[in-house]
Amino acid sequence: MASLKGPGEAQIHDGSNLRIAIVHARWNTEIISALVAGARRSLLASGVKVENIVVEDVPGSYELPFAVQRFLMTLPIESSSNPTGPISAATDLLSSASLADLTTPEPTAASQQGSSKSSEAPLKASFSAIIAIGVLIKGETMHFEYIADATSHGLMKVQLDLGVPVVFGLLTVLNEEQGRARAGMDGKHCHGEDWGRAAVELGVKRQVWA
Ligand code: DLZ
Repeated sequence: MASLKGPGEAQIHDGSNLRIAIVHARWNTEIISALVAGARRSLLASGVKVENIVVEDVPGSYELPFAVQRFLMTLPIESSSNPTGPISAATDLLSSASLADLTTPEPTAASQQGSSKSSEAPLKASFSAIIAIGVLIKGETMHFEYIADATSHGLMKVQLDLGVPVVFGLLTVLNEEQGRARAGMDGKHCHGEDWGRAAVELGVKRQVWA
């Protein structure tokens, strides 16, 4: 019998005018790699251009909220064309940025087609959506609970504060086997693919809701 669990039938959205960032932790690298690959696959399948997918890494999941926040706040548009550019290369514009600057929507289809507004594109044109990926595996101490709690709340805060969708790609699993299964490493479904689709759907709907 088919499972009731899951995101329902996949909606098709055109991601061809979106810019998406993936920020991932390095802890549990093998599982992370499979999840990032899944997210990239579904972004590309949804039409997101390869040059509009920016990937960055941080040591562990606990660093994700800060990295996502800085990524959204400080990365100049020029740097985003370098998919491997380090966060540290981003000019720190935070001190001079107003909230209005930070929440300026990414270029719309109209502006990309050369409307008069395109010449006024903001310096820090942000991302349509960002996917935060981490894998927390429960150990013997309370580390797991603290990191899971802090990271979840941090990611929610960033997306609401900045008005940019942050897709929750944080696996909180009880053992390595559960992580491998959810990353599709046993040949089953890779949750990273769902996250890529969620980023495209939210990126598109965000333009409509603006
Ligand atoms: C310290 C730690 C532990 C015990 N476990 C994980 C984990 O399973 N997954 C993960 O992404 N990160 C883990 N970390 C590292 C923390 O997230 C963080 O990088 C460090 O505490 C440094 O701030």
